Amino acid sequence: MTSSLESLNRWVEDVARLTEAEKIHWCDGSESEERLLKEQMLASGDLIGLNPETHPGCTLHRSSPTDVARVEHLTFICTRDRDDAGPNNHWMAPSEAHAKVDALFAGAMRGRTLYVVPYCMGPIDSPISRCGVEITDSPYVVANMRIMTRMGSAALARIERDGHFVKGLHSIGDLDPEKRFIMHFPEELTIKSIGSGYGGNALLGKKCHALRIGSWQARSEGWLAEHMLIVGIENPRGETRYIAAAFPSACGKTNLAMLIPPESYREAGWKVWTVGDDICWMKPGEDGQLWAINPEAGYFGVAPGTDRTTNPNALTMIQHDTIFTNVGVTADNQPWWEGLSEGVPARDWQGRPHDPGQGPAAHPNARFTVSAKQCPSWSPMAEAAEGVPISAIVFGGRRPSLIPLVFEARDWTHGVLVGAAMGSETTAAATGAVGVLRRDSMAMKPFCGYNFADYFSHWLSFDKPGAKLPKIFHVNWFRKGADGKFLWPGFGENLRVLEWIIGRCDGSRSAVETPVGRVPAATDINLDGLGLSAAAIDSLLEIDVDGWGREMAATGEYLDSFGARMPQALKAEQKRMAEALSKSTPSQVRAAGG
Ligand code: GTP
Ligand code: SPV
Ligand code: MN
Repeated sequence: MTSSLESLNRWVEDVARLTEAEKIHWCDGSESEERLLKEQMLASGDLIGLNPETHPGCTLHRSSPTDVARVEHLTFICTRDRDDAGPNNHWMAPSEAHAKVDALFAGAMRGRTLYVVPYCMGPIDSPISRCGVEITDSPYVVANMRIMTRMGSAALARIERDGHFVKGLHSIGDLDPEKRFIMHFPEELTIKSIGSGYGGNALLGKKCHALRIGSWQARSEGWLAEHMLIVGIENPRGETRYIAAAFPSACGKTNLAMLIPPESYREAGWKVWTVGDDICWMKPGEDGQLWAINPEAGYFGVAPGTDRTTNPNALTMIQHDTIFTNVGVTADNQPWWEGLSEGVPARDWQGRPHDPGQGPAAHPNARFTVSAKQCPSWSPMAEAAEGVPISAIVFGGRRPSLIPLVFEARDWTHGVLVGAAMGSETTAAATGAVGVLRRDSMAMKPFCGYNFADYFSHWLSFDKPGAKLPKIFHVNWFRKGADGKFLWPGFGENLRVLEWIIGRCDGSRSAVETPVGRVPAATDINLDGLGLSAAAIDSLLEIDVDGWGREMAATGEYLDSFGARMPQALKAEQKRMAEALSKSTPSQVRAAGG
């Protein structure tokens, strides 16, 4: 039998031969290694130093202007049977996909250094964690992986103990979008990505491993790999409840994960603890609860919109030792983006003198990469091998109309339907049109490594005797009024909604039954001091029966589009809700809702 290290060595040799790499560097994750890499990148222009007085240790990376976001149309799940990937994924036969990308990898690293990056997703000693190795020719990717994962010698030692790892092969190639592919082979625990150096396309531990391959492994091993933040909410009695929340890309996970309570809550003793901001791996414990870890060690967050007024914790944590990607800079070389209230941009994300007529200074998907521990609200529980117990699961998206501020699912099956039916407006996190409403089940449309019908079945399977499952909720921070402005102040004030959610979990808060789920009456949720008009509160909490009837019909069509694999239990739940809606009159629901 060959050990995992032998097979790793053989794979590295094979890749070096195919790509014709000039040098091989095994990353140990040490500080001296990081310093050396950084010096090299500053010399080559891969990184640009930022103002050392205001932003010590910070650097800027300008990506190729055609390589600024995930590319969903070039992302493939390559399973032997097409139906295993499902209609929610782009599919290619494994043999065809290997041939296609291997031809592009041939000679791709000529004259370049091949970096071997062993990494662990999750605390090194957690039974829920999983390891992988990324081979890449991008030092920028190495520097990001060092922040985003537990990278280096400790991971390599765990790989030796585990006896297996996920293989991720990456090359920036010639950055030609025509020769860009992000291929996943879940049956081989393998990823091959070429032609992009950006975020989710290139940091293979993140979306490729922790979600697409991870979700596949999770199904066969009885756990869940989700696009969720994990946040701990400590009440004035010192009790902390953990919430996992799935919002699509650029829909508020990082912000909710590190929110600062409104002043009255702070004074009363409420605290917020950040465990994770993007990915959550959850597994039923012996006590029947779902226990969650954040597989990541850093945040790859959206810069635009990050400000003292919106996300002060994030702004504090990115003052030092942060890699910025595609932000603008001020005349004195400080990073700048739209939404930042201080500073004036002198150059845009492409390094050109900033001209507002030519577009924003920062790319709308400009990002920061920073170690999780730099966040003032970082939770030491992020290092706990057993993870944290989840009290509530929250789904949400950008919905300008129809969807209320918050509602609670009746039970687990209803909650799975709520997650499956989720929709959201598209954002700049992926290439393509922005602001288009699309279905994004559980915020996993771009990330589920297998057929959504099987994924929903897997979710439903957690509801079994002895399980102490979290309650499921849906929120919407993005409801708009007739003037096109957001009705809800959002950000720190979202704690008011989380307070109601936690109150529902421990039975201390009431709600109104509607055909859609349980909604707070205006008196059930603390709106003190917000200055919301009665009309705004009404819109935020109302249930539009006719609109919901149409939404439910569309959900039925969506479930049917998956054919016979769609679990009957979910279809039955959709029918039950559609019927309840058709039987209720608008006036009944409005009266009930207050
Ligand atoms: P990914 O990293 O792409 O997965 O995104 P994310 O879900 O972590 O989103 P993030 O928290 O970075 O927020 C994305 C954008 O939404 C930022 O510009 C935020 O300022 C904005 N945003 C976040 N929370 C709120 C909110 O409660 N209300 C409003 N109006 N905007 C918000
Ligand atoms: C997202 O798009 O959901 C992100 C950024 O978190 S990326 O790493 O590019 O996937
Ligand atoms: Mn994300």
